[in-house]
Amino acid sequence: MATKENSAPTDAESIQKTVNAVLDAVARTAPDVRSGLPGRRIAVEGKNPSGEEQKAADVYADELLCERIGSISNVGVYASEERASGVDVGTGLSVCVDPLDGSSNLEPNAAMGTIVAIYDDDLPASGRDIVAAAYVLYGATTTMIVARANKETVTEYVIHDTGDYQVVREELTLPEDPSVYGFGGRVPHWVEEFEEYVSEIESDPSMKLRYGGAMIGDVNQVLTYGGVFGYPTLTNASEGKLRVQFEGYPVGYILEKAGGASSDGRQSLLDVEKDDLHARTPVYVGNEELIDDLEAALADRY
Ligand code: P6P
Repeated sequence: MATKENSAPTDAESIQKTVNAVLDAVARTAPDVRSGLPGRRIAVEGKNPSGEEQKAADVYADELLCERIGSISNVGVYASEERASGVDVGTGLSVCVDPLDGSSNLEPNAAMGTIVAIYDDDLPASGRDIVAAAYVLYGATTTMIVARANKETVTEYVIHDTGDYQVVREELTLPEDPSVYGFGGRVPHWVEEFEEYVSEIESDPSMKLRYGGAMIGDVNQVLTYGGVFGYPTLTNASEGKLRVQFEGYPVGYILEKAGGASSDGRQSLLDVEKDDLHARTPVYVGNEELIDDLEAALADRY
């Protein structure tokens, strides 16, 4: 694991000041991201470091966020799903961003998100080095979910077109009785044990399928109604699709703070260790009991 070479601030006060500044920048940039989308619905720039189609909207959001987060003191590195390596912007905390998660939803005008993870270590950092994680959801309204290391609760904000934002839900926790589930990947590529696990869920009349093709939209359904989201290990991609640093760690952190659980199939996502900035991992997040059932179902595979 990386050593602390970027002299990240160690005192709690300077960490919190930097976290506040980064979260404020993300919230105030969200309306600018949103307003730049209509003119970039179709254009494709090329491929991202994971080899996926990179849209003009991805690059636009990334450039905005890099400029605004990179100018914050005590931020040492800005890294993004759209860039092969981190950008050195000074000394201090490392910030990982998925600037426009689910940008393939832009053309059909469906939900998308921005995901942010702030680490007090060099990259690739451990999930246990997270000092704050957040996601913005571009839905019918624009909202932001925030979880902080120095706060036991999860907060939801609504972000206005002006960039001003206010708390709408404090102490957000997963409902006791889950009711939604959604899983990525093609069903023929699901491993047998996972298929059996999903069949069990489908046999429960209280569970409804919710899958929109953008992680943040689907995760926010789980956070609101209770349930489980996953992008599983596949027979043709054992590590699934989602990235540890940019999606697995921050979303796992938020769901665990909200009283839920996360897993890569056998352990908390926060304990997954990868040496590559763009490494992938199977991702499962949601109500603890559903995640326990998932790990039991896959136990023979590990
Ligand atoms: P699929 C979006 O491209 C993303 O990275 C996540 O937001 C989402 O959960 C997943 O991929 C959707 O993948 O294979 O269903 O299109």
